Amino acid sequence: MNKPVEAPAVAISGAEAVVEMLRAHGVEVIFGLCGDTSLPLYDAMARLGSMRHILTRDERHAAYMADGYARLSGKVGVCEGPSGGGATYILPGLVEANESSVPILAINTDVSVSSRGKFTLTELDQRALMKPLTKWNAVLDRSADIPRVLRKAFEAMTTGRPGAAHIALPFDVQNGSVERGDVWGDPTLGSFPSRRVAPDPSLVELGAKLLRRAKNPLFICGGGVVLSGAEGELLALAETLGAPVATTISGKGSIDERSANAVGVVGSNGGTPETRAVVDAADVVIFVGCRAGSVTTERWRHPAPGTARIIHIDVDPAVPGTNYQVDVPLVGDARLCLAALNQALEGYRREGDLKFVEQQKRAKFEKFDALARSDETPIKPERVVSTLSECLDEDAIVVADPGTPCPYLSAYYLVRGTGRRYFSNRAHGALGYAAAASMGAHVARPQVKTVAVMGDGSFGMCVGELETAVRLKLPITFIVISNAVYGWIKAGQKTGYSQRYFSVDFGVTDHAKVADAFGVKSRRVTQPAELSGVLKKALAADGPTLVDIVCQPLHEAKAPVSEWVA
Ligand SMILES: Cc1ncc(C[n+]2csc(CCOP(=O)(O)OP(=O)(O)O)c2C)c(N)n1
Repeated sequence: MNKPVEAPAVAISGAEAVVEMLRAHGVEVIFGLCGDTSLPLYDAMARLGSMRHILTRDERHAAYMADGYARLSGKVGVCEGPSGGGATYILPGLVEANESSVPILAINTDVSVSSRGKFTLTELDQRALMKPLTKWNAVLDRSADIPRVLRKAFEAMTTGRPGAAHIALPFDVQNGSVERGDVWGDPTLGSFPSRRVAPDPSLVELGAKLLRRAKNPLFICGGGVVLSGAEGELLALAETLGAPVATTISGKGSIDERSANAVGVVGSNGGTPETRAVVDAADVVIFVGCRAGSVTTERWRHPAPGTARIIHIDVDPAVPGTNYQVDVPLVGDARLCLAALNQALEGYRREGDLKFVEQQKRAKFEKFDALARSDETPIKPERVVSTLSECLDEDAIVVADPGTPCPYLSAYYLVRGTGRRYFSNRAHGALGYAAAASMGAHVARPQVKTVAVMGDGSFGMCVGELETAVRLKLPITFIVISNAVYGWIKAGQKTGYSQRYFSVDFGVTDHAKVADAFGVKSRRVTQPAELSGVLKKALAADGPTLVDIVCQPLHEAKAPVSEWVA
């Protein structure tokens, strides 16, 4: 009788609420592949018309595309797929992004809540499957939870150490209703890093004190500098200290690699004896946004424990002190930590001596240049890297797969300018990442040239996505380093197992012909002299192109490969 009069709630479907929640967080594009359990979601996307959907040919590549998109856009990358195989196929991309601190959200639709536990086709425990591989994951049981769960996912992905999230979205949850008033989000959580945290001021003072006393300070930067957009603060501090700046592979783009302070990549995948010598000369090492993992530190030997004082900057409190005894742990956003150190060192300036760095770089590139000029066949990887460097503009994006591409490009392809211009999948190094990641990168930054460089092992794992590139007319150049072998592993059998080569060679494929069949303009190159002309033409084309380069296999190369695979 005395009941208050309530306005009738306006409801939308769960699937519509998902799309609107993504929009509320600034999502404009989703990469994915359809399935039975996804029909309501697809219908919502079709009816709302607010989301660009990029249809991929396999969920793994949808996740890699979301990863490349996130790295270049600074926004959360979103991918989707159906239940069962769609979930197990999306998983490799999700784990790579998570371990690389790249925020991607994967949504797998799922069998209805009401069908659980009845041997329903494609049912699997998505919660348990994704839990160890993501920063945060959830299975939706009720439509009403959609807004809250999506808000939580964005918060988890973009605060602190960025990471991947997964949501399982059952069929009946998509069809249930959600109150429109609950559908809201904070768009700042759609970009990363979204809630920057500053370091403890007393530890900043301690770090500044240590840096004032340092004789040979050295920065080793991981992916955290570019993720945080801390390049300006890094350069200011490096110049104040007159200090060299080395990077990991993911750290490329932290500093313009032409600058006097830049050392280049260090570690066992792209580092050389010359860059190692710079690490060994340091008396204070400042790790920035870098986990000091096995590759960067050559299994924790460079820097050798105890030889240098350590300042470790990372947004993840678990990182400083894990691999090295740390003198000053600075936990916080890289940009804020470096800015705080700059402030603490205001008025201080040290004349650093970068002559040693210059000598080491010259020695490294003298060896490289001699090989890069070689007219021998098969074409040397050095020739490919130097020709590509000459042909590309400064703002180009280069994505490298494992095998020959990653170490050679990491070592010798100089990133001109700062920010994300070069990347590889360094968390797991799974073959077949670059092609799809380059497509995502292109979607994020369509105004610049994007190039994916892969081995022929990788080609075999990503070839299906050439159709996507053709369908979307993506002007990406795919470069295949063709040598008919899993070369990196064969080189390992050479250096570590007395050349007992076993089950690493495969047959010769004409990748240009394969790509041509997909509709990609393609050329196969066997002669060094042809390379520049073919690459220039491919890079200038307005659709996808592929250059298949018959290359010297890694086990036939000498240094520095023998060190990388040792
Ligand atoms: C999915 C996956 N399986 C296996 C490996 C192990 N692995 C690392 S490098 C490599 C060989 C790469 O061969 P290819 O792509 O032909 O490049 P190459 O070394 O010959 O230049 C293999 C098999 C991997 N990284 N990823």
